[in-house]
Amino acid sequence: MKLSVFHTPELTPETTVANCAIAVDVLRATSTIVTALSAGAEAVQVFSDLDQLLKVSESWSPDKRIRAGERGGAKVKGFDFGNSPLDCTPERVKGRRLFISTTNGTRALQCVQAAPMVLAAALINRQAVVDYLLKHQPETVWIVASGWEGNFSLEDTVCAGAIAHRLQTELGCSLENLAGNDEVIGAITLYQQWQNRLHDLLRYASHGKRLLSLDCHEDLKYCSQTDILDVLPIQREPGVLMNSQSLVTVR
Ligand code: 3SL
Repeated sequence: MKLSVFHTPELTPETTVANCAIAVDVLRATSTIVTALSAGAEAVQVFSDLDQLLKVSESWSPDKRIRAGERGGAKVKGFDFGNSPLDCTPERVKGRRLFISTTNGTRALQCVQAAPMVLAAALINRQAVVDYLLKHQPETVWIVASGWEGNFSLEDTVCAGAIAHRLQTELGCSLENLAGNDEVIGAITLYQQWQNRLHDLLRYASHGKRLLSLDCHEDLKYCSQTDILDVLPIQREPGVLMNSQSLVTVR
């Protein structure tokens, strides 16, 4: 298995695709997606364009859909949710499809949707992601950080490091054999330095500060937790992610 980390979707190779692509947006899209599926959402459908989201979701009855729109950290007017994982309670999402569009995270997922396997990862489901990789052993794996508007983000890269570090430990392989690019080693080093102070790191991060200015203190606290949900969002059709455990594999 060869693992590569990309700090933003724009940095991923244009002419090739990995066997397995993992989109990360700790603050907050993939944390929201994991939480919604854990709370029983039927699926999460991601859009980079708000108008396209409204058009596609119009064919769903209001009691079977939730429209989540975020731009610049704030909820888009006229949408049911913004992009807080704390909104995704069972009472509000169970049995419904979450149609979501965010500033960065949904764009990262669209960037990698051509891969044979597409997963959504955050700190809260790190182990579920590692378990999937250990079971399926894809030859090439990309972890694609969402960043912020094309820029590096501490929180997404530390999550990539958390995944890579645990994967290397459980594979028992050398870093030289696992790492497909230098960014893997940088991400693991960042994680090793901050693994016991992830909430602090998220508060230091530029996007974390942006969310704190919007009073999203509880979001940062929630998103900084590691391995609290054993849920793996996996793409079942372009742009549609479902809980891997809710899918019966037809043999
Ligand atoms: O999903 C995203 O693009 C987030 O980075 C934006 S926010 O956390 O909802 O501000």
